[in-house]
Amino acid sequence: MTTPLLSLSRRLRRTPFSDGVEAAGVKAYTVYNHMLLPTVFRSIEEDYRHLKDAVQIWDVACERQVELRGPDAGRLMQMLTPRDLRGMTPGLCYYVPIVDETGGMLNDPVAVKLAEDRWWISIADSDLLYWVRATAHGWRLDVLVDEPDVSPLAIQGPRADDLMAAVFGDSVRDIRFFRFGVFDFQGRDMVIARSGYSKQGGFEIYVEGSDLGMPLWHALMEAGKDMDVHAGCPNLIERIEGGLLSYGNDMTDDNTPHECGLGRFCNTHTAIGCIGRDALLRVAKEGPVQQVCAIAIEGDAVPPCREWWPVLSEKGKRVGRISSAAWSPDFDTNVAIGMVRMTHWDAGTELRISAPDGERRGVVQDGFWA
Ligand code: THG
Repeated sequence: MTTPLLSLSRRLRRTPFSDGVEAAGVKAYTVYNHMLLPTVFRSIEEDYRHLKDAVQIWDVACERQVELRGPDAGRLMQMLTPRDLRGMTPGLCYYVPIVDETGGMLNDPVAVKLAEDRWWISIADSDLLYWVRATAHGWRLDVLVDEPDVSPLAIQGPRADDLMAAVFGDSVRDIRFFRFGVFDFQGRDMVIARSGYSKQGGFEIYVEGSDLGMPLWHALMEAGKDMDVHAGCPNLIERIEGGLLSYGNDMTDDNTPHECGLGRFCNTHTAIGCIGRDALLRVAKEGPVQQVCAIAIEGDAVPPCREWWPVLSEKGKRVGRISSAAWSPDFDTNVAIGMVRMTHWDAGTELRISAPDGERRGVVQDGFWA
């Protein structure tokens, strides 16, 4: 059987870093926010080892920004999320669930507060721009909503600080987790945050202006020559170990933030103005009846999880689903993310997993691996 290819066209957008990604030998892409997102360079397992040992440069331009600009920007931002934003000062980043009027998850972005009247919402894979625009329009808010030419480039791995210091100076080391500073590159300002879609530590550079993409890529590659720097990408194994959720895979608009284990990012009582607040107050009172769980799946390496795999009780009743799974070399088991009903979510519960290559045993863990 031959492997089908994805046909390329203008609807499947390249990024300002695509030339660098291709020169580095990208082997596979996915599509995210209608844009290319690399998924494999050498192999998922080699990329995983290298991410944990060295430093990688990630083209995550597909984490598009929804920019809010104007006097009502802060009010609009609070309408979108049940996380209380009153204590958020400019210079901070917050991981924020975004919910609809039923409390369903529309996205799980990082909000970047640039100024009282200017925000970026660094989105996961859903067309959030339309929801935000419609909200601004429907409420007659004094705010501009658009997608600027801003492309995040992530530097991730244990040597990220050294690599960044070599290009931006030692003061980047002082950026604290989920905060940002503004740094010069070739005479232009760049927002640099300590954040990123891995548990290995690192930074995200919000590159404003596509023309700066390849110059920055080359500068980082050059500076990292003796640090074993390599192009990389969000790694399936590492993100499952760390419990980093993937919107559209691990949750959809059918799930509340509480079901997703994101209750700690909700302040439903004090997030006045949040569109889904009433719905969430109702469901939060009872508590969720299913929740995202870490699940170890026995046996040898699982195939890719392209559809939800049914999760069954010992008696064969459907009690959940697996949404992401991969073989973990470090934990010597298959690691997985699932959504499991309350009756079966306690750590140690044994489950039957209907994987496409046959049934396997699964065990609910007491937390993610990393
Ligand atoms: N960075 C930026 N934009 C993004 C992502 C990112 N947009 C898409 C996607 N990733 C959004 N989803 C996530 C999921 C998890 C985290 C960030 C964005 C994350 N979580 C940490 C955790 O769970 O350990 C920390 C959260 C916290 O403590 O505030 O980092 O990665 N720009």
